[in-house]
Amino acid sequence: MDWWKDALIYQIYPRSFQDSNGDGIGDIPGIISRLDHLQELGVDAIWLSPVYQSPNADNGYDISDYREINPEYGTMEDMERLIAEARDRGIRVIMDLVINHTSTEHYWFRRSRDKTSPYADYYYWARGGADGSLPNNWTGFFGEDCWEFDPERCEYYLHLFAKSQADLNFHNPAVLEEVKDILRFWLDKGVAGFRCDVINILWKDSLDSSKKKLSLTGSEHYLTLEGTHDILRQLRAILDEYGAFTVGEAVCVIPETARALCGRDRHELDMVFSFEHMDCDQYKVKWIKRKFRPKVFFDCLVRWQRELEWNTLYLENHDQPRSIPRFGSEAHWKESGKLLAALLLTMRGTPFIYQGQEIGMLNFDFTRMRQLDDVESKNVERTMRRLHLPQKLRWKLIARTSRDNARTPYQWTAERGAGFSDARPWLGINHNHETINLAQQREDPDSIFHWYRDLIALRRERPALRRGDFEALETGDQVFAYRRSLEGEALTVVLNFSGKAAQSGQRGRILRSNLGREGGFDGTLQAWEAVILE
Ligand code: ISL
Ligand code: CA
Repeated sequence: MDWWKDALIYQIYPRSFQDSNGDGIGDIPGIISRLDHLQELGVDAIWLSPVYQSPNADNGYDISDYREINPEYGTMEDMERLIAEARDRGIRVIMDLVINHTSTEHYWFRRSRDKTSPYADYYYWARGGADGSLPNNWTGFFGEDCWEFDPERCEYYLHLFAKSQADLNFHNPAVLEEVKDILRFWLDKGVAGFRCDVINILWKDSLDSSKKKLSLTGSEHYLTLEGTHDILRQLRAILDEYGAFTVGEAVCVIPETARALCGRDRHELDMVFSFEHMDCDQYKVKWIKRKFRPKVFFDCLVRWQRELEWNTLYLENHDQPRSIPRFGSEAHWKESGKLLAALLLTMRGTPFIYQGQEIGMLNFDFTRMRQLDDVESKNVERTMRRLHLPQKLRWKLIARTSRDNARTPYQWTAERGAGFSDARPWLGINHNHETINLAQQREDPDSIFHWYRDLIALRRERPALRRGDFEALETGDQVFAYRRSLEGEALTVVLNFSGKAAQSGQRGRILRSNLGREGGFDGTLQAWEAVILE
């Protein structure tokens, strides 16, 4: 029961995982060819970022057909084979469900341009002001206006993301029926569940203008409203027929709103991805970074551990820069990479590993805007230019925060092409693949990869690490210590988030140390040391 509580889930960004046919783009046969790697790591389920048909304005988060596979990634047969081959290895497949918006190339949208078509109300259409103003003053997630004029319909449509991602109108019951059919289509194919994209913004209560904010003006009209809860309960009924699982990406949630989305008694989602811990190193908007203060981060994690019955645990995904330069230290690459693994794999909740995290992949060494692909980075750069930010500063902000940092191809080997592809890859390969790659780490028992494997196995052996209670013991400026306990079994985790030695009040026998230490623990920690005590 609740298999996902004992699971380790691995996120695949298909475009960057493995190319199988030499076009420089990752694909489904490529994923199939790497299932053995995932099995060796100890993965129970994979979440695939979108593989549906899409013009790729936002790399698949702009879907033009929910029942077709993007030909760049393969065919429906390939997808069915992936589900079957994964199942043979005990690995479940979770699809990304993007239903807040579709691509403007979806036929629903194309037909919606005609006010007399059955699709006329599938999206949010509105007239602008007589003075040429937009229908309201909301601002979107990609740092721009969120209305686009359609010359055919002579109205504007709402897009909270890129302008080719039009928001679906759930006030029209037909839209929800479409979504239900899509769920059944994929569940019938044997997928185990869905990661639901920006799931807490589906319902817009009105299109009224609102008070101007630094970001997301208008968001009180769609963040986690009752209409969304109602939609989720209706979807749950279908998911339950299949025993399927859902994790929802929930933007701007606090523990209280998160509980309303995934509390047991709510019958909505099983878990949510929240963002507060990812916001710890930023000032109001993610582009403006501030110094990472470990204590703020620890306190945030502890609060969520306390307030939610069950959390998702993640430090990376396809929208975030890599975790080592952010929360660890590139100068202590291996130690801090292992320390972050220890954090991820010993808290209470379901851990998600993002591809490449298990070998300590780092941010890309971009030097020019031209090397980037991400629609968000490009839009935000344009907005910064409009605000007259100097080029140097724009570049500094973008290079550090761009989502492309985590989207570079997987580093399988030290060879040219990194074992990802023989062709020119769709996005640059990090030059450090000569030293950071799976082939090398598989040979090295002391590598980040083997440490991940070992901790994943430990988590499987120790019920306290999976289901045990969480108790915070120390949240200092450097040291984070907590205890996981279940029916008489207790393990203590002590982490030094700094390049300097530190002291902790914890004692015990060392079960695991990222520096290979054994024996008794007297409270002294080396730089970036992580220990698990018994
Ligand atoms: O990039 C972000 C995280 O800092 C957010 O602004 C992000 O856009 C938001 O979390 C929503 O993300 C999801 O929906 C987007 C898509 O671009 C992202 O890749 C996806 O994870 C629109 O579908
Ligand atoms: Ca390919």
